[in-house]
Amino acid sequence: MYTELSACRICKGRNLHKFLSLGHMPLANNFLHEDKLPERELYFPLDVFYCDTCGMVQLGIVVDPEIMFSDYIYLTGSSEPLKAHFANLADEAVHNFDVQVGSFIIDIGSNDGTLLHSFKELGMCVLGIEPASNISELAMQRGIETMNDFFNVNLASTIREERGQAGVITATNVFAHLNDLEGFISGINVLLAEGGILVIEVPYIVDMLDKLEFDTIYHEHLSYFALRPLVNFFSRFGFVIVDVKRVNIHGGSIRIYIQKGDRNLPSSVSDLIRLEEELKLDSLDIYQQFARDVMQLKKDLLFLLTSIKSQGATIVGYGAPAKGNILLNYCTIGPAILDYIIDTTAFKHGCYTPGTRIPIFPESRFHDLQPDYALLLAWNYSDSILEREKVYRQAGGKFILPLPKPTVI
Ligand code: DWN
Repeated sequence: MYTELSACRICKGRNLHKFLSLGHMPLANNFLHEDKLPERELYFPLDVFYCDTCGMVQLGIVVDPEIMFSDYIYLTGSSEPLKAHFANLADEAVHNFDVQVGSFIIDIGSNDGTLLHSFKELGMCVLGIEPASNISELAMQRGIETMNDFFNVNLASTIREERGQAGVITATNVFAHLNDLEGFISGINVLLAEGGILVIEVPYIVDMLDKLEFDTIYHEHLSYFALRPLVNFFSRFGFVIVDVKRVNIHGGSIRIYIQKGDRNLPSSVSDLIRLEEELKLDSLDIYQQFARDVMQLKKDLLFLLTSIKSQGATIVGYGAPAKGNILLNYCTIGPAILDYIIDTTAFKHGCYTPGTRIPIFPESRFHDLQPDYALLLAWNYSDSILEREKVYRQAGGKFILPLPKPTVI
């Protein structure tokens, strides 16, 4: 069900140093259905490595993508801030690269079609590629044409023969999930029209390190990107990064615009590469410090939660993100601490969290029962959630922000 990484995914170097072990973990999105709670769950080692040759940070194993992505529970459209984020991406790509109305746009890992819906609103012809059959069906019901498959060079050739090449190809929170990066870029080479633009978005390792976002480390995320290794990777395949910007989504990501050909790197790229050099991302030290800080965070969070619990207060989880399951399992936070978790995704209602087996309910339970504290597992949406729950907070309800330092707000 998984393979061990033998060489760096980007440079094929073999000097890989393990700097963090989160132990054996269940799959972060493997929520358990109440009517078929398994006796035992699949656990896989979750260890993170640094490549001495090119500086890439990556997991030590690759879990079979069929296991992780063929039947998926995560819906992009369940988070309002994410819908707004993707509307901004579509608008920015169309205007910055003068994409003509009627252009052919393909989204790889298109989920429920949230991003393609924004492109469609801008007058584009859209096509999604989504491996989860349950979710691609949902996208089709919403009027977004979607191919239920994993992206690869063969599928790219079929689309090109049947539909022609695309002016824009997007891949948001996909590129870091891929083991075969060369296969991906070969498919892009076939499918992207001359002068076309590839847009990828990936969590940015500078944010992960800066805000101690260790819970974003899980088996779906094979790579943890700095910009420098990506510049080298794309140039090796005849592509060039023509712009990059930091975006405040999923704890901090980079949105990268890539085209075929070669030219001087823009200042937006050189500025980030300089930042990465200043932070010494090309040495093991910063990652070893990150690992020490993560272990301290676990102690601090558990101390805070058990102290609150010992006062007889009630605590629940707010949001049931995949990352929340890493935080809960690594910090050994289970039903003895959290009475339940609420989430806006209907698929997740009636489910239990993997490993910790905490029940998930609709938001109404939270508003009806008004618990004393809410552990903000969906911390990446803290601004919008704290605003939305101001009545709860004004009535004395308190949120616990788990990282970068456990804080009651
Ligand atoms: O790469 C991935 C990221 C982008 O999305 C995938 N591997 C899986 C997934 O990770 P995640 O589950 O950590 O993503 P989110 O978007 O942080 O999940 C937020 C969860 O919180 C969703 O289940 C929706 C829920 N939510 C909520 O209950 N109330 C979200 C908001 C904004 C809210 O107000």
